[in-house]
Amino acid sequence: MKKQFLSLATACLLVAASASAQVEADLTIKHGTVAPTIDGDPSDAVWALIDPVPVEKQFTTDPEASVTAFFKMFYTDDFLYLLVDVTDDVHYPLWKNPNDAKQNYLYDKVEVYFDVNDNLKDGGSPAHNGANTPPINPGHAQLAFDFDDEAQYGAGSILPSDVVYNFLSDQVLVAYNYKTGDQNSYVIEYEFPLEAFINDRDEALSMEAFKALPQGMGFDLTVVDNDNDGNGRKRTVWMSADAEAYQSMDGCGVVVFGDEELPAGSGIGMLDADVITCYPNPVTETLMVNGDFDGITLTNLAGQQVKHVAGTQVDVADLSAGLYIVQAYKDGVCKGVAKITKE
Ligand SMILES: [Ca+2]
Ligand SMILES: [Ca+2]
Ligand SMILES: [Ca+2]
Ligand SMILES: [Ca+2]
Repeated sequence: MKKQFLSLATACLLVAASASAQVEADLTIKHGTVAPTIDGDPSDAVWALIDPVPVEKQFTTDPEASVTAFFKMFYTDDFLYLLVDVTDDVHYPLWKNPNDAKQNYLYDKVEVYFDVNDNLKDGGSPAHNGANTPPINPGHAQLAFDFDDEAQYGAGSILPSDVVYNFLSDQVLVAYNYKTGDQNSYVIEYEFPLEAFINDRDEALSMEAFKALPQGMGFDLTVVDNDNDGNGRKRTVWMSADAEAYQSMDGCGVVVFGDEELPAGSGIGMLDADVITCYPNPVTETLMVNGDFDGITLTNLAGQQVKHVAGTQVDVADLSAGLYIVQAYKDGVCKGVAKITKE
C-alpha cells in the first residue's frame, strides 16, 4: 500500500514537472475577426462570445472596496480588445472634484498593465520616475486615464493621453459609458494596436510575436474605488494584490494568445449556445424569453444588432417583418440563442 502511494506521488511530480515546462496561463484568449465598436456600449455580438474574468481580489493594504468588476479580452490580427465592466455603489471620479487633478489616481478609474518582455519576472514596472523619460522599465506599460470630463460618457471613442506610461501613449482607442439606468456603474472598451507594444529589445510586436512570447504576456487590471466616504482609495485587482503593479509587475497575471477561433462576429455564429424558448413565435408586439436571463439582444440576418434590452422581454413592434436571432444573457454571458419570426 505504501509503495503504491509513493509511486502515485512520483507520477504526480512527473506530471507537475512536465506542465511547468509550458507557459502557465491565467487566461488564454481567443482570436477573432470582427472588431467591437469602441463606444462604451458592450452589446457588440463579439463580447457575448467571450467569458468574463472576475476582478475580485482586495488590494491588501486598502480598506475593502465596494465594487464588483469583470473584464473580457480577445485579439484580432492587428488589435487587442478589452472590455471592463464595473458595478459600483457610488461613482466618484475626478470630474466631481476637478481641483484635485494632481491626485487623480485616488478617484474611480481603471488601471491596466502590460508586460511584453520575454522574461516577465524581472522586477520591472511602468512606474513613473518623475520625468516619464523612456526607457523607464522597457516592455512594461500602464494605461490609467482618469474620468475628467463628464461629457465623455457615451460620447464615443477618445485617445486618452493622460496617465499613459511607456509605449502606449496616444495610440489606444477608449470609450466609456454608464451602464443602463445606473450613473454609478460603467463599462470601458479599449482597442490596443498590437504594434504599439514595444519590448525591451525595442521591437514592435506583431500577432505572431505575441503568440511566441515564451512566458506569455504579463497583464493586470486594478479597479480604483473612491466613494467619497472618508475611506479614500480602495482597490480590487485581478492578480497582484500585495504589490502595486505600478511598482512591480512580477505578481501580475499571465495571458496567452491562444489558437482558438471565435465564431464569426454576427449572432448567427452563436448557435452552439443552448436553445431557448421564445414566445409568441411568430411575434408581433412583445417577445418573451423563457428562463433565468437578465438581458436580450436581437440580431437581423444581416448581422446587425437591432435590440439590446435588460430583462426577459423585448418590444418588437417597431421591427420590420422577418427572421431574427435572439440571444439571452445572464451576467454578461450569452446563455441561449433562438430564431424568431417577426410578423
Ligand atoms: Ca461597443
Ligand atoms: Ca464603491
Ligand atoms: Ca516584468
Ligand atoms: Ca466608487
